[in-house]
Amino acid sequence: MDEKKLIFSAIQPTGTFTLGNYIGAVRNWSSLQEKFDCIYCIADMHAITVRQEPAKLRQHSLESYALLMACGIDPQKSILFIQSHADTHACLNWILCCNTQFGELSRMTQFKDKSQRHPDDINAGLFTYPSLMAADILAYNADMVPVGVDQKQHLELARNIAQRFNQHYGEFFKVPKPYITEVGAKIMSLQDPTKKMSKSDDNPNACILILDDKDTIIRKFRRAVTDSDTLVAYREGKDGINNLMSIYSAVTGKNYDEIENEFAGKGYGDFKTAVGEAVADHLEPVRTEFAKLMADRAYLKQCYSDGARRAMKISSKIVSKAYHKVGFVDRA
Ligand code: ATP
Ligand code: LTN
Repeated sequence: MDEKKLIFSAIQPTGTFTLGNYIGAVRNWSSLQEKFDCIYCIADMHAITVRQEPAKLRQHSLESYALLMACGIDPQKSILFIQSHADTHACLNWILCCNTQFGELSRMTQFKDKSQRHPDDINAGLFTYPSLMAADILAYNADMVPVGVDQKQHLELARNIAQRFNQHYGEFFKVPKPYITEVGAKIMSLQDPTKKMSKSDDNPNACILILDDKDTIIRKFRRAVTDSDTLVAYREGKDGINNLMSIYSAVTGKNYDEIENEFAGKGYGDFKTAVGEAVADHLEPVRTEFAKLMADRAYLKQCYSDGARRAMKISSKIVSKAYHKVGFVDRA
């Protein structure tokens, strides 16, 4: 029988997950558990590439862990852990940094965006962020990496790093493939539909947080920026409506033609309320489960400790071999 393919992905604990994180990444992670072996992590080491308040980061990491469970990731079925609990990632990162070129890192659009947003803190970690991301993936020899389309460039770099290592030191790392679903690969901001919806947006109306209550969700959708037309249809130039249609499609399973028919002759107001209601109802069970999990810290701790132990068991073997490959003396 064929061995199951291995999936790896991660999310930064930089705040409460948005609807973009959920539709573009997290909800797919949960369905992948049925067919694949899955390893998921809370990328707290990536989060500190942008200044974080320590107490808040700790809280967000625990909340993010519980949120992934509330979104359907089963810590028994999959390996679910916190990145900083597996030292192997930082160790492999160093080797991979030494196999990544300055020019490659300089071309990363996320680096350019984030350094523009934080001109007072363009630190080396922000620059080498993709090497650590490559280390996350290669430390497990993952086959596939489910992410939103904004991470495609980082993943291509991870593939180049793996290939370069293999050329230099002999075939060793699996070259990981991106796994990007078409629907919802990029959910846009509700206030500026040409920009991606992002946790770290300063405008609270720009993003739906998956823990927002029903009234807040509906209010944010009703304020969403659209256009001066009245037609609910997926067309070039109608960025705001296209975004709302892709969100509605993602949570209801309806295709664009069905949505156009449903709202033919109705105004944007009705459509926005319907999107808000559908999203709120879809997220309701996540909110309930999250509250339950956060009330049982001992259970959470048991889950993330076990996750770290299992992650270390796999990655320490692979990282030890990488140490040997580059010529480090084996430990006694
Ligand atoms: P930050 O604002 O702190 O950079 P973020 O909201 O961009 O955070 P990440 O932790 O960087 O979120 O991403 C987690 C996962 O969610 C990634 O797989 C990413 O591709 C996906 N993702 C993030 N934003 C969106 C979006 N707007 N649409 C679809 N997928 C998204
Ligand atoms: N950079 C990713 C988060 C991330 C990741 C990873 C994703 C860190 N390490 C490894 C896939 C695989 C992001 O979503 N911003």
